[in-house]
Amino acid sequence: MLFQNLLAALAVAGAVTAAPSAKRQERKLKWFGINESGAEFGEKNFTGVYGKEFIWYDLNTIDQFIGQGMNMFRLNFLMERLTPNKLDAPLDPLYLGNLTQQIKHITDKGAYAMVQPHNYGRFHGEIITDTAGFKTWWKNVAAQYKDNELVVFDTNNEYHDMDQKLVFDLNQAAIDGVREAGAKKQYITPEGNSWSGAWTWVSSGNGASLVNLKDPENKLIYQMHQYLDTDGSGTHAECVSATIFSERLQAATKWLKDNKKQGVIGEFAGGNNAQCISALKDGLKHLGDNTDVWWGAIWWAAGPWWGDYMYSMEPTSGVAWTSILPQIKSYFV
Ligand SMILES: *[C@@H]1O[C@H](CO)[C@@H](O)[C@H](O)[C@H]1NC(C)=O
Ligand SMILES: *[C@@H]1O[C@H](CO)[C@@H](O)[C@H](O)[C@H]1NC(C)=O
Ligand SMILES: CC(=O)N[C@H]1CO[C@H](CO)[C@@H](O)[C@@H]1O
Repeated sequence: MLFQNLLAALAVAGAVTAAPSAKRQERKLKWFGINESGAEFGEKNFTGVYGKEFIWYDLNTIDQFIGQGMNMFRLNFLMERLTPNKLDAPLDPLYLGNLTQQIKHITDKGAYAMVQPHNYGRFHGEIITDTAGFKTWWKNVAAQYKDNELVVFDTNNEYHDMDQKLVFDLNQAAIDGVREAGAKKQYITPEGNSWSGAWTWVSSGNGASLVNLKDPENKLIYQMHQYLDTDGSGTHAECVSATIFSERLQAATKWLKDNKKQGVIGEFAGGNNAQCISALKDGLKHLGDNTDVWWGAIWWAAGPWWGDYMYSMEPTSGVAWTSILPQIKSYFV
């Protein structure tokens, strides 16, 4: 989903808490996660100034999430800041340094870190058609993390309004680039066209096309997003009904089972109201009832600059941290 207006203030960093190892917790779903968002802000400003146009994530809050049982961090960033002018440019050492620092902090604690270019299949605003360049980009990035099994590669955030064959080709190029880099043990999450919606996974044609992706290591986890408002965009606090989440997952669950594939909900959220909380619980129960195909779900969103955003799970003042997390975490751990 597209975040258009950044009118958020710096939140006060939460207190440091001792974090239990992410591995030791008993899990109902393999992955319980949070989107860390901020390093992709300021997309009109390249390369942009750290702390002014964009921000990385507070390592103390990551520990607080781990303390709540989370074990998956989806790290938003922009391709244009890692490789400023072209897809095969050398990686910017400072932006890469920050990404690597975050990944190391997370994976040293036994949690997964998802490398997630928040680019919608675009580079400098243009749809990426250079599949060879995209493969090189992924080969260069994956090489940095090839020895870390807890890194997960998300090919790109929310392709949309693109030729379906191109979406297939970009996903395949990313998979091929990652494996060519020697990163063979890591999971890769392909995303679909139409903003990678679970509710439209089959009707949009994503299912019929992306079922044919090939990974020699057989470690693809299809990533779908699902919001619960009328247009499924995640821009409203209201949810359509108390059962809308599970209803919107039905066709995707069937597709995963029919095709013997695995999936993860890479973004989901609802407002802080009784109907949304019922819907969230019902949808998470659906995932928990179908752990043969679903790996888990990743909340949208946290990050230091979300302020009073309706879905903010940033500790310790985000509305979803105080009011939603306590009500949904038992579906994960
Ligand atoms: C960032 O981009 C906006 C919109 O293009 C522009 O108005 C602003 O001056 C830019 N800021 C910097 C520091 O370049
Ligand atoms: C993170 O980025 C900032 C701004 O570019 C830089 O000063 C800092 O050294 C980077 N951190 C790491 C660990 O590379
Ligand atoms: C629901 C939501 O806000 N999703 C976001 C995921 O990542 C980036 C943050 O900048 C946004 O573009 C999306 O809107």
